[in-house]
Amino acid sequence: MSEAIAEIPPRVPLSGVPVAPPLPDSGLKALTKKELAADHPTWCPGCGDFSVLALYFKLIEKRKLQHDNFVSIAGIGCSSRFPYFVQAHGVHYIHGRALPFATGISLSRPDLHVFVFGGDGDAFSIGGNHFTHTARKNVKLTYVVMDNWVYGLTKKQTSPTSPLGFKSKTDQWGAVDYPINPLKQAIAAGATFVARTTSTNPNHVLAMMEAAMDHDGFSFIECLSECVEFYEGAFDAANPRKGGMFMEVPKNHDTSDEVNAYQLAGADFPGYFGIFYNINKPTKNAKEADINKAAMEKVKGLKDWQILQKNFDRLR
Ligand SMILES: Cc1ncc(C[n+]2csc(CCOP(=O)(O)OP(=O)(O)O)c2C)c(N)n1
Ligand code: SF4
Ligand SMILES: [Mg+2]
Repeated sequence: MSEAIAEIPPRVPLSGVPVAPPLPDSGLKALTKKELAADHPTWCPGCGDFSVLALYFKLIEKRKLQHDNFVSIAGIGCSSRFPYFVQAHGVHYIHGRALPFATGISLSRPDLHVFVFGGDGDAFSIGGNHFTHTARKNVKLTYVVMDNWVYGLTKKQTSPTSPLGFKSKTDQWGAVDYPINPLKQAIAAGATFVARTTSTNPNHVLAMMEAAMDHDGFSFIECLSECVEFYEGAFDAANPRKGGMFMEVPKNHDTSDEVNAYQLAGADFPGYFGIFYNINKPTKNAKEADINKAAMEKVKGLKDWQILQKNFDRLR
């Protein structure tokens, strides 16, 4: 594991907002994979998403999360089928709309770990604006995008991360539109934790998920996850077992340096893996909790109907 990973500061609440307790010392029993697995995943044999699911189970087991400590939310796509396969609270929501739904849960239930999963189409096409706005609001949740550079569920259309020249059902002569860079987009939008990993490196995926979960803010992970059906071999260049290279973010990279993070994110494929950016700044959760607290002080001692009456009077 790189120094960058080991150096992640402990999670510190920025306001009076309760954060999930450090469960390893809680004396609770870790859930087993059997207690966490729901339906058998319907993904194609060899799909990279299997590995992400297995590591999510590992994370929950390692951190001794209980069924009522976390929630898994997703949009639509092969990757977004994720919550079906987890025996826990979760939602398979509308295409591209997982983040606003998750924001509501995060704001109303600060005691939960909110994990959101999805694909590159769900995150950056139809859900593109929600991605930007959830990042800029610094909502406390972890977003794992299983990026396979293609729309898998709908059988091979060009996605916003498909490279130039990619032949698909929507680009029979090869993609002509420049792909987005998810890391740059996240940093520019205001995400406070930005990391990249690949499903073929399980230890690294787990380390990134753990660091993201401990981050008090919007944590984003781009996880390369091969679609063996419609984009076979897309990430071979990032896989040493296929003759590629897995290069970690340089150990001396200052993860609070936005400009440097942006530069590293722009490296040609296969690029770097690890934590590019990690800063602490007040979350939407903390700010809204402060506002709520101040508002409650103002109506202290009043009955609910009196508070309602006050509001109606104000609207006259
Ligand atoms: C509003 C709406 N538009 C389009 C679709 C069709 N659709 C379903 S999944 C998907 C793209 C999925 O791609 P991605 O998010 O990359 O997930 P993957 O299947 O690759 O994991 C599309 C276009 C839909 N379900 N709803
Ligand atoms: S179509 Fe691709 S992304 Fe979907 S399950 Fe199959 S291999 Fe995975
Ligand atoms: Mg995809």
